[in-house]
Amino acid sequence: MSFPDRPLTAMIDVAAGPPDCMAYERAGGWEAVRRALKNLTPAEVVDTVTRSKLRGRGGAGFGTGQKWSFVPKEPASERRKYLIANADEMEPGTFKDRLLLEGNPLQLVEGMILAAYAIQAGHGIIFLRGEYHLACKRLDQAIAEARHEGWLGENILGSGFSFDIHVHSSAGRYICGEETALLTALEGRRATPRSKPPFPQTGGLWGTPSVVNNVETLCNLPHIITNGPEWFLALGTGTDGGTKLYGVSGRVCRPGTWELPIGTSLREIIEDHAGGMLPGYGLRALLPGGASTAFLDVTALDVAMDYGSVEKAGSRLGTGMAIILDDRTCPVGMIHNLEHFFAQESCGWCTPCRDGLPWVERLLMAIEAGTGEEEDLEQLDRHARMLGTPGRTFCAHAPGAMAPLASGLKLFREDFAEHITQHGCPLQHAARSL
Ligand code: L3W
Repeated sequence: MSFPDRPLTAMIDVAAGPPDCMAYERAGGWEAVRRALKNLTPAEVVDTVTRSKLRGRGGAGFGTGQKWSFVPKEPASERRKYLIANADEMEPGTFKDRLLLEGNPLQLVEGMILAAYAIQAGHGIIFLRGEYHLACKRLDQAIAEARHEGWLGENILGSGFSFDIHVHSSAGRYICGEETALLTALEGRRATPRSKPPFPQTGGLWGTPSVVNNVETLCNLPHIITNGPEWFLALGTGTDGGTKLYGVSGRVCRPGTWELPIGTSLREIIEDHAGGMLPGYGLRALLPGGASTAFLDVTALDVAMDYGSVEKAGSRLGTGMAIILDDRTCPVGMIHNLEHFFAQESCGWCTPCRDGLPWVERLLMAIEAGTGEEEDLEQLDRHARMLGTPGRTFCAHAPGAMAPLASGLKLFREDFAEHITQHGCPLQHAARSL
């Protein structure tokens, strides 16, 4: 394609709205589907994506080609299989998939056709966050147009491969972003995660092989197939390939989201793209990849935002959407706010998460209100350890919730202690005495 530097967003013009089928084709769209369906076998598509080292952009970073390789190999005509786009974007501070869904829904459609062809799935579902009304409208339009133009439906391009897409608007729980809870919700049941294995790739929707991929992951596929895995790898600055949608929210001059080479430093993202901190505010710490990642302090600003480097610095790349803690915001209040969200969004299936998260929230509420005691900090430490250890709860919800708490208890220990000794928030006391 003709826009190698920011392939995912080059066609996005927020003011003009998304391209229609013809404009999409003029800019290089559908070339990848043509190439794959005419010249490549499904195994060759899997191999190309594996060689590109594309990793899941939803938060976990699992290898996309590897994930697909677990799917049984029968052709779509012989076995029912599903390809599901996880568009249930609800991670606090994360609004990257929305840009792709509203800005260029045909790119997602093309990516889904490629993924479905690779795993030989005849049925596609976009599991969409319920509040994404504009995205829903634009996806419906794009799918109808693609169907009308013969890109979806029976025997696409005379290849013998048939595939169609349905949009499912979520009823609105954060846990539906967890792939097995998402599948359970699609089956019409209460959205509780399932134990893995079986992984969805072998036992997914109604027990059939299913792949759940994030929207951004899928949108990379047309560009990888058109330009090749080496081109994709060369876009990244380190060991990971491609670009990444990064974002910043908080008290910066220009909160937003930008497509940049994967491995761009936090400093460049915050200072150059987000325009630095607002006048009068200093940067104290940040959550690099959404609410369920651990805090990093200002010494981490030169960390490259790729999977390995952020992990080495003590956190996770997550969604790549950073949340800033400025020096005029109380870290205890911020953590309380996050834990309120996580407690509210626990599905209630397993006891440690269902009872542990509200307890954490109550302890934080007391500390913030000035009625906390020293032992509460030990209780919080214990919870952060217990709930933060994967395997002690049914899914990753509680460990994710504990990431900002555990790191915050270390980084902001003095703030917590002062809330207890001063019976409330020192920042609020200072503001009141002005
Ligand atoms: C086959 C194996 N498949 C793993 C597959 C698995 C899944 C993918 C990732 O949590 C995190 C969570 C949130 N055989 C496999 C295998 N797979 N081992 O790989 O799986 P996993 O278990 O590593 O992660 P997960 O349960 O999917 C995702 C965090 O992401 N997060 C949340 C983001 C939220 C959004 C949003 O709102 N849209 O993106 C951000 O960091 O906390 O820890 O497909 O099947 N042996």
